[in-house]
Formats: sequence, C-alpha cells, structure tokens
Amino acid sequence: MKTIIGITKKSYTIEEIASQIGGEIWICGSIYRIRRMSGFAFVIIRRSRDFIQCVYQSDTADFSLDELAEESCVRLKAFLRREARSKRGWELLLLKAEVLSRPKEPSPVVINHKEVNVSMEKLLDYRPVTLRNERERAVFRIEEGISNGFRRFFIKQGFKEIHTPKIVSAGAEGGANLFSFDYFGKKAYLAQSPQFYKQMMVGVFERVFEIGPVFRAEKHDTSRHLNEYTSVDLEMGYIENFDEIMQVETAMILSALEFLQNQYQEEIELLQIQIPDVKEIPVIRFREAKEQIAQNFCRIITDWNDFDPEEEKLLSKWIWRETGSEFVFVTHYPSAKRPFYAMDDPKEPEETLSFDLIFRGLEVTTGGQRIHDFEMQKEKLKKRGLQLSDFESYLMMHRYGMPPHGGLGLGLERFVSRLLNQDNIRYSALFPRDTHRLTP
Ligand code: AMO
Repeated sequence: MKTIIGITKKSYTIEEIASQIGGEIWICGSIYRIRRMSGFAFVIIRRSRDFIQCVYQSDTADFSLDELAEESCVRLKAFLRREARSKRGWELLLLKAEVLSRPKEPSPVVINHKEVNVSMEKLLDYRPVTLRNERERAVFRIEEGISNGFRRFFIKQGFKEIHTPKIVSAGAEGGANLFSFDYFGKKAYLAQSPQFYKQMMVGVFERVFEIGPVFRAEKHDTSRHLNEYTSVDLEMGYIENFDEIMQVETAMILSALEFLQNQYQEEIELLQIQIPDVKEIPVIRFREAKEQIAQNFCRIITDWNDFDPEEEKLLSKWIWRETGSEFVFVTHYPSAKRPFYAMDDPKEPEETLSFDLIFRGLEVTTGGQRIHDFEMQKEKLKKRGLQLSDFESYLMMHRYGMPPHGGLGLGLERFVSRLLNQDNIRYSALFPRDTHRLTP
C-alpha cells in the first residue's frame, strides 16, 4: 500500500543559490518581467521572498524566449555566474525552461514596475494580482515580521496562546458597531474583540495572548477603520497597577521592531521604513493632554470625553516636539467612554485605570486594568443599564474568583500602517473589508 512519510520540500534560499556560483541549478518561480535587450533578455523571476535576475541568450538556452510570458509559472535550469553589475553580484544564465502554467490574459494593471500606479480602489479591486508587485507584497512581509515578533515575545514572557470564539452572544465593547445574525433561532454576534474570553483565560493560564480577526460594523468609511481587522490581544493576572501593562507593551513593541530589523532588512530598505525609537514612551493623563492641545494649538475643546482624529495628530506633534517620541501613552480616560469592564480609579471615580497608545498621530492600542470583583462588576453593569442575565457567562469568572488583571488590544493593520506612514489603513489590510468591499 502507498504510504506517506513526512518530509518537506522547499525551494533553495537565496543564500543556498548564491553558494553555487559556477554550478547549475533548477529553480521554480513566476516570470515577473521580461526585458528584451539587443542580443539577449533579462528575465526576472519572482519567488516566495525574492526576485532573481536571469539572462536569456539564444546561444545558451535550448528554448525560444517566445515560450516565456510574464506571470507564467516556470521551472528553470540555469548556470550561476558572477556579474558585478547585478544587485546580488551574480545572475542566472538560462539553459532550459519548463512552463508549468501560462496566464490566460495579461495582467489588467501593470504590476512589475517599482510601484503599482493606480488608484487605491483599483489596487484593491485587483488585489490577487496587485499583491504580486514587489512593494505591495513587502508590506505583508513587514506585517508578518511584526506579528511574529509579538508572538515570539509573548511566548518568551510566559504568555499562552489562545483561540477564542468569533461567534458570541454579547458585545464586549459596547457601541452600535456589532454585526448580528441568526444563530439557530438565537441572536448572535461577530466578536468585536476577544475581551471576555481573554479575561476568563487569565483565571486558567494567568497570562494569555491571541492574534486573530475581530469584527466591527463601522458604518462610515474612514482612513483608519476596517470592518474586520486583526487584533493583537494580551491579558495578564496578578498585576499591581496598570503601569505594568504599559511596560509590557513598550517591551513588546521594542522586541518586535528589533526582530524586524534583524530579519526583514530587505523589506525595510525597499519600503524605506524609519524604525521608531521605543526605549521609553512618555505618559500623559487624558485631561492634561486635552489641555495641552487646547493651549498649544489654540483649539477649542468641545468633547472632554474622547479625542477626535485631529486631536490625536496634534497631541503626537506636541509630544514629538517636547520629547522626540513618536509614541505616547494617554491614561485615565473618562469612565463614560470606556466599556463596563474597565476599572475606575478609586481616587477619581470619573476616570478609569486605562490607557491608549498613540503612534504617529493615530490610536493603535487600548488597554487597562479590569474589574475583577464580582460585586463591583455587577454594580457597574447595572449602572450602565445593562441586563445582568445577558452577561451571566461572563460574570461566572468573577463569581468564582479572579486575580487582579489587565491587558490590551492592538490593531495590527493600524500599527503597520503607521510604521509605513501610509495615509490609509486599507493599504495594510490584505483583503480589506469596508462598507463597500466584500470582494476580493
Ligand atoms: P478598542 O475597541 O479600542 O479596544 O480596540 C483596540 C484597538 O483596535 C484597533 N481598532 C481598529 N482597527 C481597525 N479598524 C477598526 N474599526 C478598529 N477599531 C479598533 C485600534 C484600537 O486601539 N478590548 C479592548 C482592548 C483591551 O482593552 O484589551 C478593545 O478592543 O488600534
């Protein structure tokens, strides 16, 4: 009987190829670009992470150049030779080609130039092909580097990875942005965040994290909202105060950026990313931040409960001027604007022991200490006019005992988008979901 044994077949890395100068190799990839010159042609091959320059000459290749088309998938035999003028110091001289598949039509947009020069709408409409562009796909290598950097940090720090349900019975974050649907005769929702479940899991594993999708029925099209985004969540028990959460976040971002710098140099150079300094992050109370914005930018503050997008930008500008930091923690948000699970400050009950992290003018994280006491949580739910019966399964953890705890949620697309200085979060979402976009 035929059996399968577990081996993994992988393509040569670029270093493995480079080590074979003077030899012949077989490689697979897609033809990114063919540039016909006089007497020869450059054939650029796109592979999972790199682009390789090959040279076609009719006297050394046993096939015709006409057999190759851009976006054909091929297996090539080539001779590896030194070439000082090529970026890598070597190139591949093509000998044989097996065409594995050929596109039916040429790409609807030019994808093999430095940038895809079309509107954002068109870029997103043709995402399966526009992502093949060198710069477009590098964005998602960076995203991988950041989320991998976070994950490595969490595991090193003793956080346990969890996967919580995305079909839920109640909204965790309040507000109107819940997607609801019929679940076998009951009303269900798509999870706005893993908030309840990550808190429950603190009672089990003490420190947990999740990197996964969350859903927000945002009705407005803005440059910073998606209807589905990737949330990086952590929750930890036995905290003494919520400074500890901000300390963990500072360390986690520092660690992820260091990992990125070590492992993603090519993408960093290609996208000209300026890695921010994050050794220390300034902290300011919400009220003081509002006062500074009013004073320094002659602005009349109308809402003392929250920032508007312009105020986040102004605050960042001021912090940058004062401290040279591109990040700022804003603490003690008004209780009225924070969800029912947020712990109020015993000294100032109108404020919460919570924070936001603002990075280059945009909120990228919310976090804080949670209520762990059963009676206190019941009281706050009641004060908000919420039905205790709707939160019975959430309250079970409080009823049966919880340590003091807190955590945070970071929007991955927002973080990457700020890192890359993009003016719209959609550029950092692989297949963004907004009010108009359900495909591709
Ligand atoms: P919050 O609702 O503030 O907090 O969300 C946390 C972070 O998620 C990002 N974010 C979004 N990103 C893209 N599109 C959206 N529509 C969107 N909404 C939010 C932001 C934001 O800072 N449970 C709490 C977190 C916690 O306290 O642990 C929560 O979800 O970067």
